[in-house]
Amino acid sequence: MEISRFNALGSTNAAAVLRPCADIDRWIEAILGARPFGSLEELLAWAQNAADPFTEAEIDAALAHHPRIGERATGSSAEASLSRGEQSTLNLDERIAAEILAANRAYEDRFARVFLIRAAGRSSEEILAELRRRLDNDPDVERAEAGEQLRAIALLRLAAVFSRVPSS
Ligand code: 2AL
Repeated sequence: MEISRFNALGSTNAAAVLRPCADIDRWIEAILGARPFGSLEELLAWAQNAADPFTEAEIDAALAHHPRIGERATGSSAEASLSRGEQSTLNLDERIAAEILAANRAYEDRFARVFLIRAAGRSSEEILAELRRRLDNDPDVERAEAGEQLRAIALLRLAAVFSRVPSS
């Protein structure tokens, strides 16, 4: 989509473009309220600032749309298809799938939410190592890490909507 087209959309349609990136009303409204954007860079910078930080409640709400690592999202929603794409390159052979499953369970027991990580660009071994490392985090540190990952996923998705990969 062109940025000029996004600028011109009515707020309902513009929100529908943003929601699959992160289903967080405050973030969506902050971006909509800042239109028109002169460039995609400006939009991404605004989106990054509005996501820094996400609150705990926002993280929990948005996580409801993210399947576990190793679980294929079902359905034809934009979120599901984005998630399938992000996890599509993971090598999930039997051994690593079982290790990720066990570590996901340990994470959920400890933090009472789904482990979230930007999957795009990472190998399954790297994700497993991150999962094990983050299991030892204090809850406050882990909340901040989960928020950072949610922001990274949202920005990657946003850049993909406008067919661009963010520079960082
Ligand atoms: C996901 C997902 O679906 N896409 C991604 O980058 N991370 N899920 C997760 N639990 O981290």
